[in-house]
Amino acid sequence: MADTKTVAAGSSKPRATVRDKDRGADDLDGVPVETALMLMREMLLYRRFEEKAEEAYAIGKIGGFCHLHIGQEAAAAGSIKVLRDDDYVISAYREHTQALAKGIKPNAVMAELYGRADGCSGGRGGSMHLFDPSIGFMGGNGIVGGQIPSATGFGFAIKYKGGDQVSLCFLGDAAVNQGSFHESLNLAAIWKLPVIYAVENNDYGMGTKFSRVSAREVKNRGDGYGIPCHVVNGQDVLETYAFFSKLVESMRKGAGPQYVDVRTYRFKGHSMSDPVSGTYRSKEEVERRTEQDDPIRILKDRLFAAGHLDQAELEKMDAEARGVANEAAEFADASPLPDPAHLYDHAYSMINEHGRLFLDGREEAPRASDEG
Ligand SMILES: Cc1ncc(C[n+]2csc(CCOP(=O)(O)OP(=O)(O)O)c2C)c(N)n1
Ligand SMILES: [Mg+2]
Repeated sequence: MADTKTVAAGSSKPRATVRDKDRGADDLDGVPVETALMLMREMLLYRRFEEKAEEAYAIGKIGGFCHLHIGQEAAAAGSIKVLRDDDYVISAYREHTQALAKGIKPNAVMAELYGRADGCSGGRGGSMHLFDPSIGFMGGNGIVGGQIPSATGFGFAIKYKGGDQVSLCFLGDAAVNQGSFHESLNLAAIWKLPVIYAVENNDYGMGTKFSRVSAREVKNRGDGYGIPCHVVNGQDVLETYAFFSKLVESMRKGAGPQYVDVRTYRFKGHSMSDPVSGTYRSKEEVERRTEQDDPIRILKDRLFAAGHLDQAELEKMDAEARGVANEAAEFADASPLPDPAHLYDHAYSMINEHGRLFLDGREEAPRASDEG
């Protein structure tokens, strides 16, 4: 359905997807009904939250870079909702919904987008740097591929300490040609680290189609390191959830690193400042994929067909999601700006030929030569 704003509206008669032909009407890929309904609530929240962020950006409440995940929600819900609090998740800059899925409160995420003191990173990170290590959400990274070595490090820490957690690393398709990807997969393979490299394969890196700039496809890029490679339909949240449930269970028992090509599609422009379509992808393509691959519509069809949800219940869920998104925006708007007195908190000091410079203006800086 092209207009995401009307996703929960319309006829209660389900439309068949290609895969519906192959499955019974009540088949939820083995996902319990309660879980399937929870996934619907989650994805509605992500969609309404990001539509609210889009609106806030348009009127200047949010500044800087802002990359929406609209269209890719099932990739976040279907994988992160499988995890425990003590598992790790790390991502690139398209991470609003992943932060929500891991458990950062909508108010704290929205306040961060607004650059306010109550944001999850104290208002100093913004859209690309959402963090909450207390629940294993390790960011938010603006450098393409920058998160991949960190994810590998979390995997090393888990193994070193003898835990059974997993480290889930999201990366874009354009990141599989970064050096950091290859170095990380090599180490993860040698040390059999519990890391999932989940590529959100939306076919594009900014305005460049993946096939134009890559000698090999996305799907088997772990092969060179002997890492098992999987492909999952990231628009179908039940399929994704069922897949990640099994994968994570096997990893808790020591299956080692895994590589997943999560097939997905971005419905919006690369960032808020980019057009939705253009010379790199046609309007017709975006409209077709938005209609055909909307993860909320696909789940809605499956739940309606199985008799587990009807139009009135869906609209109630949607209204709740809108309510949470609106409240988050009001909360963010009322939150103060960060106090300039704390500008240098958490900033590193640095050493140069003048000695150690403290970025908070302390004067007792010893000279580098005094430090022995
Ligand atoms: C090392 C580095 N090179 C280039 C950029 C500029 N850049 C920002 S996003 C992006 C595209 C990444 O695409 P992909 O990894 O597929 O993620 P998607 O945006 O599709 O989610 C590029 C090249 C960057 N941020 N970091
Ligand atoms: Mg991409």
